[in-house]
Amino acid sequence: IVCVYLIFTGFHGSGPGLVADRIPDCSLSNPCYPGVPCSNYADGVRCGPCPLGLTGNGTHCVDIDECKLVKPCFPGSRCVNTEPGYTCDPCPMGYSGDRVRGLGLERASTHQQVCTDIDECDDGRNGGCVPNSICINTQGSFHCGSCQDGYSGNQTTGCRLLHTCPNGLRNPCHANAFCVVQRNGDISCTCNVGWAGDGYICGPDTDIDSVPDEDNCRFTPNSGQEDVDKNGVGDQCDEDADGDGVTNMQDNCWLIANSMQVNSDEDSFGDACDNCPYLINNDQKDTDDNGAGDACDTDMDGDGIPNILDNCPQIPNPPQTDIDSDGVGDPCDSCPYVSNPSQSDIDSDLVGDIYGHQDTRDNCPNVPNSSQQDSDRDGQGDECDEDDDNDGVPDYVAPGPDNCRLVANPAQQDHDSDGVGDVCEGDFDNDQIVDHIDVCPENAQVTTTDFRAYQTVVLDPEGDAQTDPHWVVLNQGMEIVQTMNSDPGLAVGYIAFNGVDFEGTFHVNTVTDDDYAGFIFGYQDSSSFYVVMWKQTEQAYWQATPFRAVAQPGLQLKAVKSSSGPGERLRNALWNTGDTEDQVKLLWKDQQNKGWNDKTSYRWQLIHRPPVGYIRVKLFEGSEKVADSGIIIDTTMRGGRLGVFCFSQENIIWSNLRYRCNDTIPADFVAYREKRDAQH
Ligand SMILES: *[C@@H]1O[C@H](CO)[C@@H](O)[C@H](O)[C@H]1NC(C)=O
Ligand SMILES: *[C@@H]1O[C@H](CO)[C@@H](O)[C@H](O)[C@H]1NC(C)=O
Ligand SMILES: CC(=O)N[C@H]1CO[C@H](CO)[C@@H](O)[C@@H]1O
Repeated sequence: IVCVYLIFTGFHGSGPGLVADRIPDCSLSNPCYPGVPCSNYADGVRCGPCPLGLTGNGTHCVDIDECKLVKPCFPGSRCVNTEPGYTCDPCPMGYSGDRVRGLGLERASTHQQVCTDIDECDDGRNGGCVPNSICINTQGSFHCGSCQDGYSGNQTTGCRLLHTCPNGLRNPCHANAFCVVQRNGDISCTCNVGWAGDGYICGPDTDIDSVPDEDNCRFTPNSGQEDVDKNGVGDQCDEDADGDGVTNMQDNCWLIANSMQVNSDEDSFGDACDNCPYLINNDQKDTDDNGAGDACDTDMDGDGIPNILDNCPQIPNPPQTDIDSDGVGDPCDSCPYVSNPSQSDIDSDLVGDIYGHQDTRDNCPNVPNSSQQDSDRDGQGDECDEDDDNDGVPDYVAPGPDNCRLVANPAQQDHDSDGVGDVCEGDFDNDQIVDHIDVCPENAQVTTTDFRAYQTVVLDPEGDAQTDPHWVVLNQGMEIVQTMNSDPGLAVGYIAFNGVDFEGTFHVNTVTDDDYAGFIFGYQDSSSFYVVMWKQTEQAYWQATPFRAVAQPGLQLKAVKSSSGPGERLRNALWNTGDTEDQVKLLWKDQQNKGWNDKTSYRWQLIHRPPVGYIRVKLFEGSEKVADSGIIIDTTMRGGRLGVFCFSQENIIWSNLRYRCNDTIPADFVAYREKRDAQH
């Protein structure tokens, strides 16, 4: 540098000795660090700031160690300080993300290296674990667990289908079926998804409606096989279901032959099928099922008391009792002990608003017990009652345990000495439905899957956009059809569950439209429930107020806990695929982001165990599993009612619906919990 300096001064200078007297000049003597701008001023030169990644006064700059000061790299990924700058090593094994490099502290602190866990199990080959075994994903890694239920072996020997049932007995089931061990140890068989039959013989079931392929609508679910014109083609897939020459779309009585289409009152129903032929009543409601619609029936519930005098016009109650004298009879009073003539129930939880908080009627205030089961009706729920059947023998402790917990048998007779009392042998809850066909063997109030009694909940009551849903329930309550292009709405059954397995077949029976359909569980009220919803294609909601909502295809599981309740906010939050504060939390979305296909049957299987917050949803197309939420833990709702959900989609069929009470904690949760506890 000295040498260069001399050359320069020699060139410009007019003689030795003058250099020191000169005012410094960048072009003559640049004192700045390489790359730093140099500026001339009257009193000398000034240097600009040090280059990015270096620190100092401009004439002297030294490297900043970003690695030490800011730690820009993902934990476990090495940070290499360079002069200048830094580089992060690639994300550690088991994580994906970019290799990051940069200069300076600001960049290092605002552009941290992001590495996301790779779900090794979700690679389409079970993470390399042997087929039919459990693959468990963890942060940065995964491991292979035991064989799935119904398979035996280990990761070395492989997992083979058991020829014995889980309880060790010989497996008598069809190759396409699995065994279910009953509470008394007996075995029953159930066909796999996509197959139908009694479990000992199973045939292919293309539309998954529980009727094998000799089905009168092979490709459209119709679990009840309804066929009014008996032409061998089921109503659900027969263009002229009643065979009167008028196609269903045009027919004002599509299930009763009326080729003349006479319609005196000019409502939507021809005289042949109109329960009030001379009075417009498009809801066709007929409470007492006497053939005369409520609109033209002077005693709609058929209890002998005319509507105008009846304090419960829609529930038969000849005694007309009304404890709180509010003019509303006890059987139909949402608050029978407190006067509330208006009967308002804004949150659709079947408890009158005047009761305020639910707990006033909760029969176990300190135990989560959505089902509110109270077998002996003593006002104390089974969940917290030490003697569920009030027979003096405690349920679990001495002098019990009670050999029939739900049926009073003070003498505890047990002739075959098998530990199960005679009065409940084979029918634990004594509801006259034997345990192995009883969907809730430990609850006398619930015996079969039945949605014939349901409550319609409209989630956007003010919505001007669309009409309310129109539900039709078929096959003894095991099938629901929704026919209108509607606002969001629910059909909710009345039974509340604790642990439940809920499955059904979902089918959109039209090629028009591409919107949402699904099912709900854990329903507490119209602001609190879980929904599994599925859309065909991506779409922004057409009403951008109160906020813009964008729906993505791909199965979604949401926890709805709405501070506003039904209305525009909840409507848009439901539409949106994501979290909306105070409304909806997206618990899971299928990463494949694939929408449903028209006229295709899908089977969902839900497992919900409220005490531990376990939720798992699986989806099948035919016999193939196409989506699986894995283990989701959420305790926003501790159980509740079940139902189906639609939003702007018409012609949805929910077929072959089945629910079962089940409080057994699944095996994969046990493995998951061990792993989780080990990590903490
Ligand atoms: C797997 O099962 C075989 C046969 O039962 C047994 O010999 C082997 O030890 C097992 N391996 C492991 C890792 O448990
Ligand atoms: C109840 O749930 C457990 C765990 O998910 C399952 O293994 C079992 O088969 C279910 N029981 C019935 C009767 O479906
Ligand atoms: C403690 C608890 O979770 N109790 C619940 C019992 O069940 C009723 C009815 O669903 C709930 O309202 C209570 O919160």
